[in-house]
Amino acid sequence: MVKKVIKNFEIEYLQVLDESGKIDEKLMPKLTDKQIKELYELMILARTFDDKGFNLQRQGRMGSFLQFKGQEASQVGTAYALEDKDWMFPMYRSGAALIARKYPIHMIYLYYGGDERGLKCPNDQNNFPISIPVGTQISHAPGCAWASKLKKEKDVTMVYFGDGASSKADFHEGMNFAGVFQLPCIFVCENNQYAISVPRKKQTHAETIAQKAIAYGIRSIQVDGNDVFAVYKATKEAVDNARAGKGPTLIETFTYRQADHSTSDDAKRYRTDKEMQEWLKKDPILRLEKYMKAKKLLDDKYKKEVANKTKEQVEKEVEKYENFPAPSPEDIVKYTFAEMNQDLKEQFEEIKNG
Ligand SMILES: Cc1ncc(C[n+]2csc(CCOP(=O)(O)OP(=O)(O)O)c2C)c(N)n1
Repeated sequence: MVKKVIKNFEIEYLQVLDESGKIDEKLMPKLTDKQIKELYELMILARTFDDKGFNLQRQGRMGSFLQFKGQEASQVGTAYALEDKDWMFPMYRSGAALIARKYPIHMIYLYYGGDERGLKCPNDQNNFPISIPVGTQISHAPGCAWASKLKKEKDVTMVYFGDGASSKADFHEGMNFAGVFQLPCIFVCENNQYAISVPRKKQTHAETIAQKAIAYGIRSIQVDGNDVFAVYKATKEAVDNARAGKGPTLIETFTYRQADHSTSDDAKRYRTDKEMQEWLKKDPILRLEKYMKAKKLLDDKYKKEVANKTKEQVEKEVEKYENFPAPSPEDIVKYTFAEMNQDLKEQFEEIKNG
């Protein structure tokens, strides 16, 4: 039998900043000191938001909450590479990405507090609503990217999802569509190792998520998802390519969810303490602080200032969330259709007149 090799493949892996805070100078992306500080402050803001959200839920001040702790570099680094006018499709764990996109923090809390109005994106922002169904956003995003392409607009679309979502049909449909039409779409798979209690190994027999892109003729890369410089560099390249008409990219950010899946989960039942301790050493904020300290971009005074400033900011947002005007009972029927039908009109009148 003669073997004919159609294609061999390799998966690129990128790490710039290691656990000890050292960078590979040759790989370092172009970032000013001001931008590095901005990335740091966004990551601290995201973590403060995350810790507070968990506390609010435990105090009975919020229905449920999904933490992204440990994934700050993965989300801030990707979102930071976008321009304001670009489009973003978040999932339920994308709080840090939304914060980096300047989405009002109290609105995110509002949504987790059970009020759908938290999903009403400000008109001057191009963020789609958070997707609670796993993976559905992966096939919506290429549609948005296609619209940009048809309208000859230079916007890029970015969609977030987890390793578990890559097993869904939506992923394969979305990737295939983006590949065929060479769309300006960036797929960000945050491989945080678990889909609730299911580890990545039981999710897919492939060693990486990134390699799945090869089947669709799409560029891909696996990056150290706890390294904000690597995440940013890979994403900036993908964004530049997409904007230049060179098609989509799949970015797998290799990271770890430090918290439970949600406030209804207990990860101790399926993860070992040893594993957790190993990943805590790889924490994305810790290593950035080590780097910044060595570069004299961070000292105790600045660190404290940032911590106090973000704490104050988050407390103000909590106040806004808890004092958000209650919904009107009429809202129940007001938004079902663009125009109310006769039944709804009657119900509307009934509610209005008490
Ligand atoms: C369509 C659908 N099926 C099942 C669920 C229940 N569910 C919520 S999160 C989750 C796991 C998803 O894991 P992954 O995609 O890896 O993202 P992660 O939560 O780890 O960030 C499941 C099965 C859901 N929300 N939507």
